Amino acid sequence: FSPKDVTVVFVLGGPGAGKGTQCANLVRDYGFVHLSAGDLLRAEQDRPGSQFGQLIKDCIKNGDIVPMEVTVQLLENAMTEVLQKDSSKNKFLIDGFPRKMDQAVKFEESVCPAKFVLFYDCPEQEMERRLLERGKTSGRADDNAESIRKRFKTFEQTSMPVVDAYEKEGKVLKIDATPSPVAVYRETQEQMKKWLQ
Ligand code: UP5
Ligand code: MG
Repeated sequence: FSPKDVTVVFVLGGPGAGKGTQCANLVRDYGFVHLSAGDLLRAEQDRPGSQFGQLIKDCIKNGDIVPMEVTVQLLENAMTEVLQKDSSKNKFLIDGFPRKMDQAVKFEESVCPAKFVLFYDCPEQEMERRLLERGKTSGRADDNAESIRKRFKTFEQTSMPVVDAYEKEGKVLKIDATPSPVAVYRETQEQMKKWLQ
């Protein structure tokens, strides 16, 4: 597919900031297609015959970032598959990606530049509370205190510079993700108005 035929919005924020929760609202009301990089990696990890299964498993458990070639390819495949089924589904929310500068550069060069970036900003203490709560039932290998600490460190050191770089380009909508999901969504819609006309 050609970059001019699609719209891409990146959805960023720390672990547990509420990216997935807000994407579900945006899919319902704006007709976006939601692609979570983490979900695609977890599916690839479990796919029989995948050559990346163990690598992905280790990275996720340690809060490390999977080499970009793997993730960019999974995203591009997923976009192609959606478009082949229905070419009118051409607005994508890419959730939890890019989380490292090299991924951002590679994706924008080889797939498509982002129109804007939603950045969900939340204090670590609140994100930790949410993740530990979710960890009681999620079955996610990284929803435990030790993995959470590592995920926070990676986010601070490696992923925040991506947000800062888009901020300099004037592409970031920064949303306080601390209030209730409903309030966070209201703020999201308010801020998106100027970009979606
Ligand atoms: N919740 C949500 N909003 C709330 C609110 N406003 N108030 C109170 N509670 C709220 O929400 C998390 C929990 O909080 C839920 O229980 C929710 O009900 C509640 P969710 O919407 O799931 O938050 P989200 O930001 O999506 O959290 P997630 O845990 O998915 O974030 P991560 O960024 O850590 O996870 P992701 O799946 O994106 O990545 C996992 C790992 O994959 C990474 O650590 C990395 O190892 C790997 N990865 C890569 O290597 N490369 C990539 O490009 C992407 C991922
Ligand atoms: Mg998520």
